[in-house]
Amino acid sequence: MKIAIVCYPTFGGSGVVATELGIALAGRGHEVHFITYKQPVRLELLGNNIHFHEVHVPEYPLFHYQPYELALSSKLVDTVKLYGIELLHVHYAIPHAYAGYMAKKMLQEEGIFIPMITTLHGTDITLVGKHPFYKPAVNFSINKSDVVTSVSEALRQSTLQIFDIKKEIEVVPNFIDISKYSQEYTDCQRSLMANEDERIITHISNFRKVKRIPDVIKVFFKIQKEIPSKLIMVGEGPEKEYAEQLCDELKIKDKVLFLGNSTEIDRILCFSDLFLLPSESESFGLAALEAMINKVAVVSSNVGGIPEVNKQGVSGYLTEVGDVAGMAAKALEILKDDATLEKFKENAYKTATKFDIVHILPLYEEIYEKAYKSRYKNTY
Ligand code: GMT
Repeated sequence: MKIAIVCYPTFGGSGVVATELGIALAGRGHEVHFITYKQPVRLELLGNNIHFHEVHVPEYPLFHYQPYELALSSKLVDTVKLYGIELLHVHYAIPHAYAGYMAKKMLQEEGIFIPMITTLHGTDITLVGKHPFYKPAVNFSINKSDVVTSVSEALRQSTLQIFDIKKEIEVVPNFIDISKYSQEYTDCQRSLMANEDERIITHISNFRKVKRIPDVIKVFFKIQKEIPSKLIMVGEGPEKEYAEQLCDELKIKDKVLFLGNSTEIDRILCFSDLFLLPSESESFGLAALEAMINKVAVVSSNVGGIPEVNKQGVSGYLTEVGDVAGMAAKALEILKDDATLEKFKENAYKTATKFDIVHILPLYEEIYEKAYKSRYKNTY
């Protein structure tokens, strides 16, 4: 099939999922066209089956806000016509579903019928999408999608609670490609990061408020008082400066490494023992899943879709949001001795295998087939 994928090209989870999905689809013989404002960070190879089309938004001084949705929908129309694209898959509702619907309607005027799949990722619903300034448009574009999927059951429930949804929402969980993890980084070069006797604790995110970055630092503060350890903070975002300041105040600066955004997540996870994810809200927690497939145990909050990924007492532990003392206690329980840590690491890996792409890709392919077959039906 010829598939256009619209996503954010940045380090965020939705862009990562969209990119990995596109790469996997191309591997299965589909022709995949990424349409976004920059080449997605995890998209290294372009070729016969993988294309990238950049959306340019020309600056015009009259506009206080440059109209990205307009440029995106025009680009979609042109690309669909030029390459004979058969299906549109938009990741993150805002503004992609809205722009996608406009493209669909414009194409319809020319007798081209293209189904649109919208995948909801989390903050497009739980944070940004529900804001009264966006809500009507988000509600409208979800209802106008041919198929709506969400990355967890929890997100499906939140969407139904927040919006007036007239469509089925199918849950298609996020995934990882296990085949990529079998040989990579057998030598983790752990010694570059920590001493032999130290545990390595890691956090990866976009450092937004919703991630509760200060909790990560406070939990680590408690851990390092009990056992020798280092904290690796990966990512960039608004809370980073405060996090660095907090480390300074707590006098743990020498034990915390801020690495910034990285395209070497697996290399970092390879030498990590424990992953901390104390988020306020999390529709899935892709970062936790990536940790687990790298045999890293997880201590997380017990919100949203995280319990669908991190299993209590198996791959790690889950506590209430903001329970810093509880999280530290659970982390210490995992890290206390090598045998216990090893057991959690192995179980984290086993739990993650359930999300192997080989189980998830066919679900998307089935949805595509169905949507394509009924493309003349949804002409609203
Ligand atoms: O974590 C973020 O804030 C980024 C955001 C995104 O849209 O890129 O992540 C959301 O989508 C990910 C992929 O589906 C999920 O794993 C994250 O849980 C979700 N984030 C939130 O719900 C806060």
